[in-house]
Amino acid sequence: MPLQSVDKIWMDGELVAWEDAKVHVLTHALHYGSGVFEGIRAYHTSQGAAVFRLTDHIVRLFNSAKIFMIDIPYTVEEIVEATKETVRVNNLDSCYIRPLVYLGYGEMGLNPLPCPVNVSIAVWPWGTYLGEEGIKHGVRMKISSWQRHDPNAMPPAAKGTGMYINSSMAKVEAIKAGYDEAILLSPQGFVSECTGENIFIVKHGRIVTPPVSAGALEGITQDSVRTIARDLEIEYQEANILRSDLYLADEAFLSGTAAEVVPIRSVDDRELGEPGPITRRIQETYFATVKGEVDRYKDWLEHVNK
Ligand code: PY5
Repeated sequence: MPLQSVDKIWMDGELVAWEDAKVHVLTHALHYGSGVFEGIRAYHTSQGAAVFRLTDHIVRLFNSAKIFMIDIPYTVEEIVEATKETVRVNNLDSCYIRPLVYLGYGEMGLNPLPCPVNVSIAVWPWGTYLGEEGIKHGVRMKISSWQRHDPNAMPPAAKGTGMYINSSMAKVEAIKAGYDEAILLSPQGFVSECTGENIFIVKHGRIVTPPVSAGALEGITQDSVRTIARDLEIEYQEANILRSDLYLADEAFLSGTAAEVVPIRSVDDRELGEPGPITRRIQETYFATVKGEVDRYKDWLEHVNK
């Protein structure tokens, strides 16, 4: 899906024209993946565009930076405001939002401490990440031959730009083999997560998702699914999942900001079939929530015009 350009991108405190949002070829992050980022979505609501759990995402951005010892030269509040401003000036009703903190131009050694820290916030219209068909009827998954990061090699709690080479390799492998998306196992052999999504199975009426200790990012959509499940009185548990648990699940689905909530229809060609009732209820509530249609979750929406 080619990028759809908009008017402005926020770069280090200024709104610059989309085509001028450029960096030098000797930008540290381009060579070593020394950056952290977030993926956020703004949705159309009856009161205009609203960003879903914006502050939670920006707090996670700062936590990622803390893990890598990158000092962001702004406060959480400043980045929250800058994000709203960027959505506002581009006149977008709904969009994807990509804040990026990266080590810039000036040093080429591996010691990142003297590098300048740059911050940008880009927004663009981005439709369904795994396709409309996937949202309706489910996606076909393949367990990757690539493992998720060992926590002592790469910290899964951080959204580090360089870490995503692992996800990209798994994605390419899955697509080349004719699947929609990959599932990665932890070095210990437990199910971890997908290339950019958390994973859930449903067994005997209970939702189970892997713990952070299996190498999964603590997803904000995953946290929303947990809250929605509990409010719908669906049992929800964090526990280790084996590969065979995926094959024998009653239902399975994945969640992420870009992907949203997507049913899984097969894993390694073991058919789970059309989306099941629990997946559907979670998915429907999630889509109503992000549009501001569910009163109890109104606080999750941060309106850009307020
Ligand atoms: N796990 C990984 C590895 C992720 O990259 C993401 C988000 C998630 C889980 C889900 O987290 P959340 O629910 O907080 O979004 N991935 C990004 C996204 O914007 C990048 C995808 C291209 O969804």
